[in-house]
Amino acid sequence: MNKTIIVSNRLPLQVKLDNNELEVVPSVGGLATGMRSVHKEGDGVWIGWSGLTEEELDESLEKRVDEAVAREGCAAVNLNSDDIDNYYYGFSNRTLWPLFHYFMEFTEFENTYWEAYKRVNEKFAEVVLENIEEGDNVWIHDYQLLLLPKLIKDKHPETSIGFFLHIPFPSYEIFRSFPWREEILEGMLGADLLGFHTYDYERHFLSSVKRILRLDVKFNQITYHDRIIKVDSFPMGIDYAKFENAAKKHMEQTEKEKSDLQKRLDDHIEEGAKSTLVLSIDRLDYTKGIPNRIRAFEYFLNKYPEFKQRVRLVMLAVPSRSNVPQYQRLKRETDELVGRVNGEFATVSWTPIWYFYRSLPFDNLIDLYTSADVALITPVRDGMNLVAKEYVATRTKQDGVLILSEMAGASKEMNEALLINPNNFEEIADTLKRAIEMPVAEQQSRNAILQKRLRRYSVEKWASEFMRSLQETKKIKKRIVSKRLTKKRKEKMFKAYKNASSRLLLLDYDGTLTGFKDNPQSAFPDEDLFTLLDSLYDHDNTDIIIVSGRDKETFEKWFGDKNYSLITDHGVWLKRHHKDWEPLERLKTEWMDNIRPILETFVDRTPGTFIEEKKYSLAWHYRKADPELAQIRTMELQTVLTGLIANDDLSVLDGNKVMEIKSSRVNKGTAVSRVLAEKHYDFIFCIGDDWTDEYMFEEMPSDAYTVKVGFKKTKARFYVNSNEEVREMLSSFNELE
Ligand code: GDG
Repeated sequence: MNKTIIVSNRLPLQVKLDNNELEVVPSVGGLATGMRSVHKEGDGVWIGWSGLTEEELDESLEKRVDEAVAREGCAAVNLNSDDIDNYYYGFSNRTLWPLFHYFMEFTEFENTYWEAYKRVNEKFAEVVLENIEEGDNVWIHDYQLLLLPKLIKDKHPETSIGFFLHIPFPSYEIFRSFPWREEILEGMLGADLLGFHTYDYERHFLSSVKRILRLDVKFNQITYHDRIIKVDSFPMGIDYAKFENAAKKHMEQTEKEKSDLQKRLDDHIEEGAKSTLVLSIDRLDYTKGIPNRIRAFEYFLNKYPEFKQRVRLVMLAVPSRSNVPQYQRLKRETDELVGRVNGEFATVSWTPIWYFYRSLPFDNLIDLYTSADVALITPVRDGMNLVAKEYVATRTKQDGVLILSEMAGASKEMNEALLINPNNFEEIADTLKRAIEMPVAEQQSRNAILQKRLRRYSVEKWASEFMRSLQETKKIKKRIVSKRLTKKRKEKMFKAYKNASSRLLLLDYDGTLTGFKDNPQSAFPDEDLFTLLDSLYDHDNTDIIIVSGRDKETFEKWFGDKNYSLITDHGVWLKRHHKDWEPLERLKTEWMDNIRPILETFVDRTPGTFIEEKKYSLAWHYRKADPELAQIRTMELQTVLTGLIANDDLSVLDGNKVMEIKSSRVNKGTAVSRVLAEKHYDFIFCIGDDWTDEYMFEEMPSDAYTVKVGFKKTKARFYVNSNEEVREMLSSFNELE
């Protein structure tokens, strides 16, 4: 049975070394739970760092760690302290983390970090490659491993690779500032399925892919070389049953079974029927909006003094990344703010903020969740935020109010919570008052809806939906009809070429014989192309026709003195060798005076676009325009033109980043079919890259070698990846005689 290889920075294990004694305890975190069934199926393996550096392990210990983690279905990636400093604390937590959470001022672009990040991603790749077998799936997690999908795909193109990002993907305006933006995107695009928590992160990612890599994106699919990559949102859930059951059990505990923490919390509750516990739990991270929250609480106490003595904020801040300077500063700031507020408001019987800076055992977490009347979760940015979901899951009586920042991914699914902007103290203060005073019936109706959704879309469901979607991507691959012109197929074609007694090569120009330039005027043929075409023409019994949408004046200038034939203006003009240009169609051009002003208004409103005026057609080029604006404008232009073109027998061709308006009677297909009718060929090679070339493919006999450049839906029998590959292929034809 095929297995799934799960990869994350840390293994889901606590590996402890005490006096040379090794202790390995499986973690109980949300991700580990979600992945449990994926991990178990078909002997899956989980790859990650054990938490011990190479410096802490000698050879025999390393072997023992490997064996111990192997017993848990895991494989360890060995990292040294330099890796941890530069890849983990460096690039991951001083570069990617702040940038992806919109903290540009904290982002450090350090080459040493980047080099370590690449090196460590390769270390992970090595371990994955050691464990991979044919038919396996790979699921990679999070921002520490953005380069890994490509490293695996390059070695194992047939493996299905999924990637999930647990933090936000920032807007293009932020991401564009990143020095290694192309490498990061290309790294991620090694995956077949890319998952994000929310649709916003998904569209930010797609926007960067479109603008930075200039790739074609249709809905949520990216065409990249010969692959289709799917991008989707999968909002991560929690282990609902675990929190619900723990809360139920908690409610039944006797006085004796209660923890010290619970007893203290009970004391507060007994202080008066009107007393309220407000809870916040987060890692001490600048993204979590902890100082904001304290200030907003201070503002609340000043604005609504009637709540003094009655409301207490219980704040659990879990130590995190404490050797990164920003975290040390945040710790100091938090300590000071808590001190200030407590100093300002405390009375002999009341301290407004109870502040815990530590990690608590799970049972204490449940004490807090079940005792809190209000949860105040105010991150300034947060990929998802599971604490918000866990709080709701523990409310067995469906009471309690969740106040949640709209900057947390969770807010997208938790509309029944009270959503706030974490920078708006006025709103937070008013919302806190509203939460404290909310009738229980309203609390229950809100939580009922939230619980229903959280129970259904649990972390297990999240994992299985992701895996199902990854399996689906295999079907997308099969849906593409044309076949790759592989080495073997090329050899067969070369043999047919060699054996033929009369050959025809029909070659499109832009995007096929040459790459695209920003301006079509500068895409003139290079010397190598001339040499190649000239010597191909010298082959016996070989006709070459360049078939283009370009105008005859340009082609006359470029190829006028050549022997091969030319078809221009999408099939209006034909020039046979040593002959004059002959028109294949007699066309009117009066319509242009009506259409041109319309196109000009589109140029004015769409920076980066321009009109190319040809003898028989008008082309609006948008290659350099913002891809999203261009998409809107092309639809708009289609609509505007529809009413106008019908009378004049015109049609609109949607080419490769160009829309061209021309007579419906003319196309490359009609033109080449005339040539085919005049002479019999026993080898036909017809190649092109865009929509207009499809007309040629349609007219070709079934045994012709019709080839599309690029991986798109086509009527051609085969496809190749790029115009560089076209050149190589023509050179191979050339060497056959
Ligand atoms: C990242 C993204 C995204 C907290 N304190 C204690 C404790 N916890 C547990 C909570 C919760 C988890 O830690 C925290 O998860 P969050 O989602 O709130 O936040 P991050 O750690 O920043 O996680 C985040 C997440 O990845 C998943 O994709 O939601 O946006 O930043 O489960 O219960 N657990 C125990 N003691 C504590 O003191 N035992």
